[in-house]
Amino acid sequence: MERTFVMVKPDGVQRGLVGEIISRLEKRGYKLVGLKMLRLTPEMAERHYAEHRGKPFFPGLISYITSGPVVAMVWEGKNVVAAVREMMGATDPQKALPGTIRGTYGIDIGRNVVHGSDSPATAEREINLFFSPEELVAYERNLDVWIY
Ligand code: 3AN
Repeated sequence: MERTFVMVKPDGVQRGLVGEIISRLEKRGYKLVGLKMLRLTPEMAERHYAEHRGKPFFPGLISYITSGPVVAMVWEGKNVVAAVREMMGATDPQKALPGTIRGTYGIDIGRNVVHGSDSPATAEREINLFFSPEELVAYERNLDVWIY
Protein backbone atom coordinates (compact mmCIF):
# COMPACT_ATOMS: atom_id res chain seq x y z
CA MET A 1 0.00 0.00 0.00
CA GLU A 2 1.16 3.50 -0.83
CA ARG A 3 2.13 5.93 1.95
CA THR A 4 2.34 9.70 2.09
CA PHE A 5 3.66 12.32 4.49
CA VAL A 6 1.17 14.93 5.72
CA MET A 7 1.96 17.83 8.03
CA VAL A 8 -0.43 20.25 9.69
CA LYS A 9 1.59 23.47 9.56
CA PRO A 10 1.94 25.96 12.46
CA ASP A 11 -1.08 28.01 11.32
CA GLY A 12 -3.23 24.86 11.15
CA VAL A 13 -2.19 23.88 14.69
CA GLN A 14 -2.78 27.37 16.08
CA ARG A 15 -6.20 27.56 14.43
CA GLY A 16 -7.36 24.21 15.79
CA LEU A 17 -7.54 22.44 12.43
CA VAL A 18 -5.60 19.30 13.39
CA GLY A 19 -8.73 17.27 14.13
CA GLU A 20 -10.50 18.50 11.00
CA ILE A 21 -7.62 17.47 8.75
CA ILE A 22 -7.24 14.07 10.41
CA SER A 23 -11.00 13.59 10.23
CA ARG A 24 -11.19 14.26 6.49
CA LEU A 25 -8.48 11.71 5.70
CA GLU A 26 -9.91 9.15 8.14
CA LYS A 27 -13.43 9.44 6.79
CA ARG A 28 -12.19 9.08 3.22
CA GLY A 29 -10.89 5.67 4.30
CA TYR A 30 -7.15 6.28 4.57
CA LYS A 31 -5.24 4.70 7.45
CA LEU A 32 -3.13 6.68 9.93
CA VAL A 33 0.14 4.78 10.52
CA GLY A 34 2.33 7.46 12.15
CA LEU A 35 1.65 10.62 14.15
CA LYS A 36 3.63 13.10 16.23
CA MET A 37 3.79 16.71 17.25
CA LEU A 38 7.10 18.51 17.02
CA ARG A 39 8.66 21.87 16.39
CA LEU A 40 10.96 21.93 13.36
CA THR A 41 14.51 23.15 13.81
CA PRO A 42 15.76 25.49 11.05
CA GLU A 43 18.08 22.66 9.90
CA MET A 44 15.20 20.21 9.54
CA ALA A 45 13.04 22.83 7.81
CA GLU A 46 15.81 23.53 5.30
CA ARG A 47 16.19 19.81 4.58
CA HIS A 48 12.44 19.40 4.17
CA TYR A 49 12.22 22.36 1.78
CA ALA A 50 15.64 21.84 0.09
CA GLU A 51 14.08 22.15 -3.40
CA HIS A 52 13.06 25.76 -2.62
CA ARG A 53 16.49 26.91 -1.39
CA GLY A 54 17.46 30.15 -3.15
CA LYS A 55 13.89 31.16 -4.00
CA PRO A 56 12.73 34.60 -2.80
CA PHE A 57 10.15 33.14 -0.42
CA PHE A 58 12.60 30.64 1.16
CA PRO A 59 13.59 32.67 4.28
CA GLY A 60 9.93 33.47 5.00
CA LEU A 61 8.98 29.83 4.46
CA ILE A 62 11.61 28.63 6.95
CA SER A 63 10.61 31.17 9.61
CA TYR A 64 6.90 30.32 9.16
CA ILE A 65 7.36 26.55 9.34
CA THR A 66 9.59 26.84 12.45
CA SER A 67 7.33 29.42 14.16
CA GLY A 68 5.31 26.89 16.17
CA PRO A 69 4.55 23.21 16.57
CA VAL A 70 3.44 21.07 13.62
CA VAL A 71 1.68 17.72 13.50
CA ALA A 72 3.50 15.21 11.29
CA MET A 73 1.66 12.17 10.00
CA VAL A 74 2.00 9.19 7.70
CA TRP A 75 -1.14 8.03 5.91
CA GLU A 76 -1.57 4.80 3.98
CA GLY A 77 -3.92 3.60 1.26
CA LYS A 78 -4.54 3.17 -2.44
CA ASN A 79 -3.27 6.18 -4.43
CA VAL A 80 -2.95 8.18 -1.19
CA VAL A 81 -0.26 10.58 -2.47
CA ALA A 82 -2.40 11.99 -5.29
CA ALA A 83 -5.60 11.79 -3.26
CA VAL A 84 -4.18 13.91 -0.44
CA ARG A 85 -2.91 16.46 -2.97
CA GLU A 86 -6.42 16.69 -4.39
CA MET A 87 -8.01 16.94 -0.96
CA MET A 88 -5.56 19.74 0.04
CA GLY A 89 -6.18 21.80 -3.10
CA ALA A 90 -3.74 24.10 -4.88
CA THR A 91 -0.65 25.42 -3.07
CA ASP A 92 -2.11 28.94 -3.31
CA PRO A 93 -5.37 28.85 -1.30
CA GLN A 94 -6.78 31.55 -3.60
CA LYS A 95 -6.59 28.99 -6.42
CA ALA A 96 -7.73 26.03 -4.34
CA LEU A 97 -11.22 24.76 -5.16
CA PRO A 98 -13.95 25.28 -2.58
CA GLY A 99 -14.32 22.13 -0.53
CA THR A 100 -10.60 21.36 -0.51
CA ILE A 101 -8.75 21.90 2.79
CA ARG A 102 -6.92 24.99 1.55
CA GLY A 103 -9.96 26.21 -0.38
CA THR A 104 -12.00 25.96 2.82
CA TYR A 105 -9.51 27.17 5.44
CA GLY A 106 -6.85 29.25 3.67
CA ILE A 107 -6.38 32.65 2.06
CA ASP A 108 -2.63 33.25 1.72
CA ILE A 109 0.01 31.09 0.00
CA GLY A 110 2.36 31.70 2.92
CA ARG A 111 -0.20 30.32 5.41
CA ASN A 112 -1.62 27.33 3.61
CA VAL A 113 -2.43 25.13 6.63
CA VAL A 114 -1.19 21.75 5.44
CA HIS A 115 1.54 19.94 3.53
CA GLY A 116 1.33 16.68 1.59
CA SER A 117 4.04 14.92 -0.42
CA ASP A 118 3.94 15.62 -4.17
CA SER A 119 5.00 12.13 -5.37
CA PRO A 120 5.65 8.64 -3.97
CA ALA A 121 9.43 9.27 -4.16
CA THR A 122 9.08 12.55 -2.24
CA ALA A 123 6.84 10.80 0.26
CA GLU A 124 9.55 8.23 0.99
CA ARG A 125 12.14 10.96 1.50
CA GLU A 126 9.87 13.03 3.74
CA ILE A 127 8.68 10.04 5.80
CA ASN A 128 12.32 9.07 6.45
CA LEU A 129 13.17 12.64 7.42
CA PHE A 130 10.44 12.80 10.07
CA PHE A 131 9.94 9.22 11.27
CA SER A 132 12.12 6.26 12.24
CA PRO A 133 10.84 2.84 11.09
CA GLU A 134 9.75 1.89 14.67
CA GLU A 135 7.47 4.93 14.77
CA LEU A 136 5.36 3.61 11.89
CA VAL A 137 2.73 1.09 12.89
CA ALA A 138 1.38 -1.60 10.59
CA TYR A 139 -2.03 -2.87 11.66
CA GLU A 140 -5.17 -4.40 10.25
CA ARG A 141 -8.53 -2.70 10.45
CA ASN A 142 -11.72 -4.73 10.22
CA LEU A 143 -12.97 -1.78 8.22
CA ASP A 144 -10.54 -2.38 5.37
CA VAL A 145 -12.87 -4.91 3.73
CA TRP A 146 -15.55 -2.20 3.47
CA ILE A 147 -13.20 0.27 1.79
CA TYR A 148 -11.42 -1.95 -0.74
P1 3AN B 1 3.00 22.30 -1.83
O1 3AN B 1 3.08 22.58 -0.35
O2 3AN B 1 1.61 22.46 -2.37
O3 3AN B 1 3.67 21.03 -2.23
P2 3AN B 1 5.37 23.65 -2.81
O4 3AN B 1 6.16 22.45 -2.41
O5 3AN B 1 5.52 24.18 -4.18
O6 3AN B 1 3.81 23.46 -2.53
O7 3AN B 1 5.71 24.82 -1.83
C1 3AN B 1 6.07 24.54 -0.51
C2 3AN B 1 5.59 25.67 0.37
O8 3AN B 1 6.28 26.85 0.02
C3 3AN B 1 4.12 25.97 0.16
N1 3AN B 1 3.29 25.14 0.99
C4 3AN B 1 4.04 27.42 0.50
O9 3AN B 1 3.86 27.59 1.91
C5 3AN B 1 5.41 27.93 0.12
N2 3AN B 1 5.39 28.61 -1.17
C6 3AN B 1 5.42 28.04 -2.40
N3 3AN B 1 5.39 28.96 -3.37
C7 3AN B 1 5.34 30.14 -2.72
C8 3AN B 1 5.28 31.50 -3.14
N4 3AN B 1 5.28 31.82 -4.44
N5 3AN B 1 5.23 32.47 -2.20
C9 3AN B 1 5.24 32.16 -0.89
N6 3AN B 1 5.29 30.91 -0.41
C10 3AN B 1 5.34 29.91 -1.31
